[in-house]
Amino acid sequence: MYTQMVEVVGEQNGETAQERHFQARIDAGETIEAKDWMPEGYRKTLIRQISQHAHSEIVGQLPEANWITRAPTLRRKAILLAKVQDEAGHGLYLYGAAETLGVSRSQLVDDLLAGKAKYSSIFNYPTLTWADMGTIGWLVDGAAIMNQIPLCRCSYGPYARAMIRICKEESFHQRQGFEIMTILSHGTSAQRAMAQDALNRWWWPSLMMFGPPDAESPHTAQSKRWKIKLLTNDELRQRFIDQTAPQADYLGLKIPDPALRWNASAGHYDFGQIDWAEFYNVIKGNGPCNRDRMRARRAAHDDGAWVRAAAIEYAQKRKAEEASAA
Ligand code: FAQ
Repeated sequence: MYTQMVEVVGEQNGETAQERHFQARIDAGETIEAKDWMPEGYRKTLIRQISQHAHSEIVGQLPEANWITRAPTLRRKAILLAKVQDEAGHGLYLYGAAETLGVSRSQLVDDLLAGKAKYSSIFNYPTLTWADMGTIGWLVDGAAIMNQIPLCRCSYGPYARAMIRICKEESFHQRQGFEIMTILSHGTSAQRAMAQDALNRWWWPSLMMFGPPDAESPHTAQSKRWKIKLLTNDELRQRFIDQTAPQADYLGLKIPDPALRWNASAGHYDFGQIDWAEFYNVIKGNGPCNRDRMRARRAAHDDGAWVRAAAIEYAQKRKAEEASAA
């Protein structure tokens, strides 16, 4: 339902009447659908964010896929395999949501492979031990859920709806990771040490997943106005720390931040300085695994060329058969 009628002509504060009407719909909590009029900046921001998100799901399969053949039991292998397959599915729903904005999936994939499009910084770190599978589920999926639950209420309908299913699956991913961490942290001293070492390596990169501090985030203010983002990077990061610190206590593991402590008057945990130089270095392509990840994606794309060619050929054959039967 359109909340209010606005005059169709005239510009105020640099905004056209059409833009003001669009903003009024957003302010009233209406959902924007693919065929609705939208400002070009809104469309571009969504394409950027949704496609980066899709690329993150696809590249995000690689660190965990590394452990499928080395999972310690058949049960663990089946769970990990299902999780990695889920990430592929998330990538596909998200590419689908981006396509509703008038961009093709092949263009988005080309941009990733050409190094023009970003994916989450977190997937540029190596997975060295089995405990990394637990830590990724616990921290990385935990951070992903923290960021994505609000996105289920974002202003763009196709993105919001894709996020509902994705969040349900991410929640299973987080649980399986926490279960691995519970077993390791209550296991032998070698297992506890492995769990602690994984937490030491993944803690700070997980905090970086939420993006730069609000004061340095070029997109947050406008994205919040458009309800593409409902909470800022710093707000989400703080919520994540507040939720995760007691979980680490429960596991008997120590978060590698000497400044981390409960601040009763603020009602939040205080925490230490994040190394933003490391974050910017990783998103510029210089993290420990950026080159490996891109090499793997390019090889997978080349290896899959025959599948895409066969699918196109088959679709054309079906179309021709349908046309001749009609
Ligand atoms: N990594 O102004 P902002 C997952 C870039 S899915 C790389 O704050 P924005 C599931 C940002 O793009 C994880 N780049 O930008 C899983 C921008 O660059 P640009 C992915 C980053 O968009 C789990 C620039 O910095 N989730 O984990 C990062 O308003 C386990 C300035 O930043 C999503 O994509 C970063 N961490 O806020 C899979 C969720 N942070 O484009 C497998 C949706 C920032 O101007 C295993 N996305 N940048 O060149 C979002 O919520 C937002 O896009 C943010 C960034 C919060 C990521």
